[in-house]
Amino acid sequence: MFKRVSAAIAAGLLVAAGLAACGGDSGGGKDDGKITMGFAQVGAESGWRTANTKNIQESAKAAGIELKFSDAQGKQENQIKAIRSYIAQKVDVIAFSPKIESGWDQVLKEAKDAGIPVILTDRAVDSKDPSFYKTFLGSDFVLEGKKAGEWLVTDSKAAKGAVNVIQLEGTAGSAPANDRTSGFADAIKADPKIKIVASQDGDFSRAKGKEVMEALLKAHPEANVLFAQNDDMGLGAMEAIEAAGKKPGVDIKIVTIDAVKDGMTALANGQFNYIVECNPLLGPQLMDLAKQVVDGKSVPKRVLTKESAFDQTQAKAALPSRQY
Ligand code: GYE
Repeated sequence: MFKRVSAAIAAGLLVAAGLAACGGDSGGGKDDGKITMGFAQVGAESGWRTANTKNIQESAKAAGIELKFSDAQGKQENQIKAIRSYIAQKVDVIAFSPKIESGWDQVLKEAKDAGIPVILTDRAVDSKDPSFYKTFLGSDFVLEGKKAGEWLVTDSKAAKGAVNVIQLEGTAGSAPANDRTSGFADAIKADPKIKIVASQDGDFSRAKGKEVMEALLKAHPEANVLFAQNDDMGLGAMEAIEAAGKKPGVDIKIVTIDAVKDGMTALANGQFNYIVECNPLLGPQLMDLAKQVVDGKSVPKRVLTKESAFDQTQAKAALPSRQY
């Protein structure tokens, strides 16, 4: 465990030594204690999440950070329990991907009172007190929803009839579901013939995506577009579309978010029509931020990840070198 006080003294000594005699021996004056990070993952609901978990574990190792990792299996109360146990274990820094936006103030206050810095990873919280966390590292979900909507607006230019969209939302109350819904709604306002005929929670999972799509297809035979807020729900829905005797990518156009390998394969095969990328490889940036925060350095309150988007031709080109 990294001792904050001795680290501060060591850092002071390092500065003093540096001033007295520039260029000491390698690593001289560095604290030799390890940084310990407690990470409370939300679950393993999607290909995105699996890639994210693996990347965080590998990046901690590469950065020489000792990682205590827990998987909350999709339950907020398990995440809160994990965070409390990290506080009790006096880790140096806590990072977590909050399942939903609300309900974190109490446990975040406990971490703050214990003097343990917190980094939000991937998803945001709705806390009014910004001192509860040092930074939020993750994607711009509103922009992702907007990109999906803008693609549909462009794609629908030639359409003669109504464009009837089924939307499969991510986990209710989560930052990506809230933000992608609003970004998409905003973008499709540009074309009045695009209408959302049904919008329902598919919990970011393949099984739920399939189940919900089966019901929605029956209720809305007029649907000709699916906006699934992640690849996994889109992949599940694809099975439901085929079972209903329709052709995914043709009878029902599919736009999703994430760009994990399975999604990209469906896109390259013509079953999906467009994917907006959401990068799960947050590990290296997270470890970097953790080191700075533990060192008492100030970091930007918001750190965005770089992302792009793919059509079918671009998916074919990108697939061979895709890491996740
Ligand atoms: O899009 C989805 C995952 O929070 C960005 O969560 C993440 C989302 C991602 O389950 O696949």
